Amino acid sequence: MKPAPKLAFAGAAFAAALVAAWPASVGHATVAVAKKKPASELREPMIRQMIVKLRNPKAIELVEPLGAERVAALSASAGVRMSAFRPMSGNASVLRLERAMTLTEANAVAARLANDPNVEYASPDLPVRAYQVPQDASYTTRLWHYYPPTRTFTADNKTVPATGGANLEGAWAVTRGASTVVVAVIDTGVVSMHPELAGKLLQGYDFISSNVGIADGVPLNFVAGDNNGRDADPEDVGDWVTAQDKANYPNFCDDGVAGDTDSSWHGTHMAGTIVGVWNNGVGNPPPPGTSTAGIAPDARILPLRALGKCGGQSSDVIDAMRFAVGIPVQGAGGGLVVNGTPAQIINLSLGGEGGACSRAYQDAVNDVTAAGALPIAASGNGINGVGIVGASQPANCSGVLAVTAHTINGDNATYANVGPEIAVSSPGGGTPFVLTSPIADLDVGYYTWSSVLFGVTTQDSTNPDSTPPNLSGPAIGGFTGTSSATAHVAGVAALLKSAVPSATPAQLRAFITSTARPHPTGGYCSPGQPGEGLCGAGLLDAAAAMSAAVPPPPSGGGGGGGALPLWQLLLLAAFGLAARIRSRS
Ligand SMILES: [Ca+2]
Ligand SMILES: [Ca+2]
Ligand SMILES: [Ca+2]
Repeated sequence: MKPAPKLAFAGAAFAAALVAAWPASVGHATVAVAKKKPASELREPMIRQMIVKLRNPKAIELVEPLGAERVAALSASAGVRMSAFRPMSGNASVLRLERAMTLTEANAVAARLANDPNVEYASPDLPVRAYQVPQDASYTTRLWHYYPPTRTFTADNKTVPATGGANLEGAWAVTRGASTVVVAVIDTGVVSMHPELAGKLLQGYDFISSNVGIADGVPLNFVAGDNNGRDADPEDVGDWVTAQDKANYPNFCDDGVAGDTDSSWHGTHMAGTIVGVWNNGVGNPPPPGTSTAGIAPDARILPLRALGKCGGQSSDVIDAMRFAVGIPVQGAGGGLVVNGTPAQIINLSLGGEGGACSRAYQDAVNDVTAAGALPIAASGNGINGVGIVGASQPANCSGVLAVTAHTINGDNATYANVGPEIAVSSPGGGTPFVLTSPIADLDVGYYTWSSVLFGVTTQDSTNPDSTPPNLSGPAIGGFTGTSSATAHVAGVAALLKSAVPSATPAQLRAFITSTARPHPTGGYCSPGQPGEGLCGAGLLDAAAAMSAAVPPPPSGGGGGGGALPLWQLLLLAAFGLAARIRSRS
């Protein structure tokens, strides 16, 4: 039996998953940006060649390398010695620079060349490759939770195996998602201007009813915070709670944290884990080194808002679930609304009290499953009337893929609910329950990282604890909790659905559970330990799940075996190139 929950949420039926996220996310978003920038984040691409198009090329210059006289004149304009290399398409020529130089230097050379009246344009010949991993700075500095378990992760002068990593690179070699795959994120809404979500959001909906909490004396629209009940805009307006709010509504708003509680930007964190933009630059969001990356960046998010200040109500979550798959539900003003982009995956990083799955939830789960969607839900962060053995609702409903959380060393996290309903364990960070770890609270490796805002109240607000103080706007934040763990599984499910569009919810579940890695020996969930049988099939393994969904071709032998055919290799290369070009637009 696990110890009593450290972070009990007394009163409100919701926000269980939010509870553990609050102190971690808000406190740590600012700690993160105070960390030193690794030198690798400042590295620029090195340029070795220049593409030059002449204004009035001679005929021979279009089919042969440029002559010595022309090259000498261009070198004089460039201020750097170059040599002829070859003609290229578009009536341009490629020249070699006498030495490799940074992109900044090469841009200066190109600018000087462009001032030559004989030059129509000059462009540094950028190196290109098919990216298999995100180039975002955080991939190497923070995102241990995506790593292969065989790799080590170094931060805070500590190097540890990423035993709990979700092993994504092998899955990314097959797909990074498809825009036809829709993941509904039922949460606090999203910050639509966050650069990590640019181009990834579908038209969602705000399902928070105007009267949430009214039985506890909470004013109309207090939880919603956007001055109305249900509406078509799922923007996260912030869910901060003041100490005065907690005193005013003690049965509804007491989150167990003394004083003010900052906005969580919880839905934005979950969405960023699932679809965060790849390769959008070291300075995006500022400061440098904080760009993160999603698990299925080419999938799409349907943002559905159901949690606000102090949480929310199951009835709003349930309506959002049905809306997610295209079932008409009551929207603004009581009229029926229908979602035109039905989701195939529903992320529920939230939960209520323990106890059996209610009929209301089970019916909703049955409806969305019948519509072809897989609901994935957090087991809960230390919430249950009888300790934390037993998943919360709706994770404990039949047909939901229930997720518990493990830390960087693969052991179950102290906060994570477990139980026979759990399907799989996924990275959530935090303190391991049994196995010792050098990773401590406030270390990078303690958290799972994704997109948030600096602001402590509204989107435009500033953060007095940031470095430098009073930053606002996009940020990266570290969360611990079964919420993050759930978003990781949703991202992997999106990859699998992208690779196998015909996969049913049951098949997606089977790909994930049948390929999970064993719980680490001696850990809480391993054979012979108290958690045996309570933590699901094992640790989430995206590469193994993808191999189950899309079996690799047999090696050796004749007819169809062996390596990928050339056209497939070209396709992969083109895919990488396309991703790079998009990221630069
Ligand atoms: Ca509203
Ligand atoms: Ca709204
Ligand atoms: Ca990014």
